[in-house]
Amino acid sequence: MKTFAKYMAVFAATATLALCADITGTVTPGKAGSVVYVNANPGQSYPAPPKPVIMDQKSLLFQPHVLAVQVGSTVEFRNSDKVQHNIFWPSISGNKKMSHNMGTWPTGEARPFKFDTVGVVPLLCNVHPEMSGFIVVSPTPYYAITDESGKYKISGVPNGSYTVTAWHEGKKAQSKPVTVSNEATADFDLK
Ligand SMILES: [Cu+2]
Repeated sequence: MKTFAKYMAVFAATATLALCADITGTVTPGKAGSVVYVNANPGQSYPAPPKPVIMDQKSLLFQPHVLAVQVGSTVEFRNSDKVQHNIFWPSISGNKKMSHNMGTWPTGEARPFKFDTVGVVPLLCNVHPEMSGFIVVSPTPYYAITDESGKYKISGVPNGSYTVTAWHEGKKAQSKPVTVSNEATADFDLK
């Protein structure tokens, strides 16, 4: 009996790993830089965030303009220009209590910040008011950024029912229920 239970536990774990699929779709207006992410379900645990992710400042631009990371990730902010840059965010998802100033630093230096809150982080530089960028902090490792035609693919999502959210700069974010079972499609039309 004990052995059978053990066998079943291993079987269940293996089956869970195997049963996953991609979520694909289009975010309208079809542009690059929309972020689509799967929201966390209660009681589900997710693999730890990967190594630090880089947000560079180069040619007086945040590069990439939009970065998506899993919550708990450390972002390494770099300065690859010959001028000084600053980085600050006035809020996270509109919450001004989450504002933060990373300071101002010269070329070649990098400063890390760990994002422990899910939300949208609007990046600004107080040396160059025209600079702007975004970090979208996803609650799960299942997220993607759209290509130039607005298409996205989130790979390897375990079968189940989720809420999926799409975000684009200057648009109202949209969420909808998505059931993943072998495959799933979710299109969004953001206003
Ligand atoms: Cu700057």
